[in-house]
Amino acid sequence: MPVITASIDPVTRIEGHLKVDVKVDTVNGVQQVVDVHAIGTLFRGFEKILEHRDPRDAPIVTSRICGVCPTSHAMAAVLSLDQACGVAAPEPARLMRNLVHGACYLESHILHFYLLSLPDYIKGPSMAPWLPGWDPGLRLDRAAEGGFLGHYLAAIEVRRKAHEMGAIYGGKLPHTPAFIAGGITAVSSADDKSQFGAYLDELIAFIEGSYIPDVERLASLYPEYFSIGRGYGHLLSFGAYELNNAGTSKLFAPGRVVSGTPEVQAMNASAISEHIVHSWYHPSTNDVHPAVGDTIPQYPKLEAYSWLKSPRYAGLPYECGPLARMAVNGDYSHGVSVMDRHRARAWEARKLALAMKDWLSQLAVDVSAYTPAAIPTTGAGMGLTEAPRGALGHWLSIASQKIAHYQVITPTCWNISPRDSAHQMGPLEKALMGTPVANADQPIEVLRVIHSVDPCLDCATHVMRAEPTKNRREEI
Ligand code: NFE
Repeated sequence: MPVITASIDPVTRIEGHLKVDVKVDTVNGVQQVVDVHAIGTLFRGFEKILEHRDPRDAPIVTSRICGVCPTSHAMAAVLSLDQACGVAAPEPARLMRNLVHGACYLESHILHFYLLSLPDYIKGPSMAPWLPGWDPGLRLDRAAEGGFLGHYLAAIEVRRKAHEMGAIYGGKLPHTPAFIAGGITAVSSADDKSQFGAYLDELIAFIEGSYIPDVERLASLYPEYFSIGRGYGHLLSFGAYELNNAGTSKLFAPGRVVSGTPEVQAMNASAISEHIVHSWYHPSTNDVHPAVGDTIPQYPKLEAYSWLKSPRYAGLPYECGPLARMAVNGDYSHGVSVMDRHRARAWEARKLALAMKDWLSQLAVDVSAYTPAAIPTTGAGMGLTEAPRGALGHWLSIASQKIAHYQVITPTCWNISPRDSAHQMGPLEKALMGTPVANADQPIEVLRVIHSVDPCLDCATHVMRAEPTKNRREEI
């Protein structure tokens, strides 16, 4: 049988613009994916927008990278600013930052399962957004399907409540304006705490009563997806949610799982570099650390096929996200697959929500949550955190009290990256290899693998200005 080429363009039910080209052939009697290219088709990003601005703009501007993980970008930006300014946020700020960031995670995980992934498995009503759609090959009876659909609708309401909860200390969501160098603008009242706690209890009830049982039910209906979509099996976490003011203890610890080795290994950010041999960027920026990397587009370019760069850790492609965090922390050891990703994400939601209850109870009321922070004439900072989709890093340097250089590496760059200088596939590309495809006209199995890593291309692509200018502020 001839090789079939299928192009999923655009991949829907994700953030941003992604195209996935697959080749399908019959190997050992099974029709399956034999080649993959994951293509970030949108050219945007924020690094160049930030140059020459006041460093205090960084959390505000970078949170506009995305509407799904804006708080994570604000968090990475203020962590890099704290470091550059040489300040430590006081305890109430640490707790409120964690609570707002946690609200963002809970909203994002619930969104991902119900609104972005579930339609790959259940047939909704004959109306938008369910149509047009591929046939999921129904395995549920009507009652079970009705249960999922009821929770799909409930999830829309629950997401709104997660945003309202985060806005109590974030001021508004998405795109909180409250995260500042040295702390957070909020001062918690006793009323704020009780309101936040009421929302959190509702979310915990939904996670424990609907989200986790629904994931387990889906997993029992589609058990073969525990052996589909594995990929390399290398897992990376930068760590997030400081448990002390020194930042030495985190709810999600940093670390790495290297496939085939039992011990969790240390994560050292100096081992990170970005490759651009297969990306539309200038060769001078290949295989460099983000603290000195740059965003110089070059299009067209031989061998390039994506606007995403390829971050690598010591030259290896790593998957990041909830499964990586849970594995690094010893909270999940079942495996690496489509269903393991869904399950780890749901379990992580519960772990985080319960930790948020603790942080809320520790939060002092009516006290300032800010340490005065002065922008240095020159300086540098690195903000490493975890966004809902995985490891997020911001690298900042300051000259003449302005941003001289800024680089962002997002989780989706790790997960959806194209091939690197050594022509190693990105983690999603690798995970798609060997995926069985029943009907190459409607490769829904491919879509299930893609959605399991929860791509966000808005976060992952980069932008330029046509003409470099000395002072961006004077331009606008
Ligand atoms: Ni646009 Fe994001 C998350 C970040 S993914 S959603 O989570 O950072 O690259």
